[in-house]
Amino acid sequence: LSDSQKQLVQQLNSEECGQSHLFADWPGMSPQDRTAVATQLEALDGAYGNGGLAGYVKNAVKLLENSRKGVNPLDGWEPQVPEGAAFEIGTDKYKATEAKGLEELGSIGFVLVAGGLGERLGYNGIKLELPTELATETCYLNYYIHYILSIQKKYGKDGCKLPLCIMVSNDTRAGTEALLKANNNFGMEEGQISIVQQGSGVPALLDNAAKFSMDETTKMVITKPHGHGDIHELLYTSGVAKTWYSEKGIKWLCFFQDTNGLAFHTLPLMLGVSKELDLVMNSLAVPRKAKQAIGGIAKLTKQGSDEVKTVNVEYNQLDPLLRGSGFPDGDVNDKETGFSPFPGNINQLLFQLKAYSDVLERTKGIMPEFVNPKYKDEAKTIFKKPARLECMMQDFPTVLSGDDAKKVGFTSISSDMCFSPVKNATSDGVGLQQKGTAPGVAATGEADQYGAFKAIMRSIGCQVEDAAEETHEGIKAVLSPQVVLKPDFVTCPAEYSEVFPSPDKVKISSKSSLVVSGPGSVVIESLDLDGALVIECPEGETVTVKDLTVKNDGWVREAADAGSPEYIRMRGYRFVKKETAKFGPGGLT
Ligand code: UGB
Repeated sequence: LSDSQKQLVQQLNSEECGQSHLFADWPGMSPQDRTAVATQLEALDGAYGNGGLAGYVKNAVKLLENSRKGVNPLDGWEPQVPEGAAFEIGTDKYKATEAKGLEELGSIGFVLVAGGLGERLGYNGIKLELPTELATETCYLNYYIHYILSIQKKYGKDGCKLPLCIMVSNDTRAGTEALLKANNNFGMEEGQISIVQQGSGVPALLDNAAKFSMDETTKMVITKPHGHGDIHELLYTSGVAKTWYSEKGIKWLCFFQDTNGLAFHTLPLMLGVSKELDLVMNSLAVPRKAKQAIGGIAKLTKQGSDEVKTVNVEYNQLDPLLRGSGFPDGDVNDKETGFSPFPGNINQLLFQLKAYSDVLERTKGIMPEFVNPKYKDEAKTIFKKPARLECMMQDFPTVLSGDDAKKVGFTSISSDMCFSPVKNATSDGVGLQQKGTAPGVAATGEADQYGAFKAIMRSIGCQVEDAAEETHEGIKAVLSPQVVLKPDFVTCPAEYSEVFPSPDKVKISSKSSLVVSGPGSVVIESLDLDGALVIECPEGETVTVKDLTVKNDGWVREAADAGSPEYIRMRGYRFVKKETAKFGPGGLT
């Protein structure tokens, strides 16, 4: 062992750290096996920024003690519904705020948190490779990068390259890198993408003394993920936040999740709100159904003081917090609105980069942690399965201080405009849908993407019919017509009036499919569509669609079979493209 490894082993073996069980079998082990364990411990020690493994034990013992005693970390804080800006698509208020945000779109950097394995979804690959919808089969990573490149082209200053940072984990690194490589970074330049990696997790904990769980055969420590809150520390240690601010002229930072195909329609709106209210942190929020597995954003005031913070209260904490502070029914829907009064956090966050980067310099990006052990016994001394400390990226307000702490707010809009992730296995989604909660499955992620394009088109006056709901694998969704407007055609509602100058002359029937992409300039003046139409325009060319009527057999859905690929089986249907009209600079083909 190296000197540093010896020191670490000694430290962990000490009574204070209480990890002597890890080394009990060392006398009988080969030097190679001992070195392997010591190497793993050294890596875990280095990866935990909040004090190495000794710090981890100390923090865990404290949090486990609080959990055992039932201490509510939010005790003494009174929740209130926070103030924020709520919007509806198509209103003057929306348009005015979005217009303000458009001025900022060219100076934004993107942070994609994609270290999660997606255990709830049960998909075998990385979630970023999943198709966002079946009309074009564009995968999530492709969609995100094309969006960024499109706003760079439309709103960036000459030659600017809007940066993207992707947080991966041990589980997702190889898949993410391979996907980028196979597709030439989807058009991004090499230096435009930074990849940061979460540590390989933190030790799983067996008991209240924070004894590490160990694999009996290899004698290695068993680890579990530490959560998406790691992103802040990684943006600090990698220097990404600082460099983007000081060298790349980036002013805003947008954090988003791995499978939300609706992530960006409302980005300029959010920017407008951040600018108008001077928000250091702005969370995109949706009306939340009580008990839905998304956190609620709450304004908390410390009893007996004027200390106030606006934070996400995770869904499992919201109910006890409310019950303990004057809301005896806990997490329930407001009778009038049918929604929880607390806006739902969807973990799409927008920061002022200067303030954010300054906080990282002070805190090194360390987030508060929590532990959530499930106990077997009443005395709360035996765990059902090993626990671990976790942290969440939306907890950033807890490390803000002074004036910055007051500059936290949200932008709320209905979820059909901004949030439809693919997180759950279809069978689980069926139960959620029956309870009236968004199922978050592949079919609804797809349907909601078409839905958002259709809703924005309707909001400017286009005539877009909807077909009846279909049911596949027990999931109900409106899958027709399919409308996919690629980001090189339109990136946000403000642009729709330019590309549909006479919206009342655009008619799309319920059995239709419409896919429009640039990168050249496309304008749709008048269109009567009853079938499938794909409009494409190469760079530097122009396409004007005028007095075009298309009627064909279009695209239909057929049931998936056992031999279908996994992304099809998750949906229970596949597309059969019977007939497709294509329109380009030379007209209809
Ligand atoms: N992620 C990582 O990159 N690393 C990790 O260690 C873990 C996750 P989940 P979660 O939007 O529905 C969050 O697992 O944590 C990435 C909010 O806390 O899908 O259960 C992962 O790849 C909750 O308030 O979500 O819940 C993915 O991109 C609510 O907003 C992202 O982090 C909820 O999301 C989210 O991970 C929701």
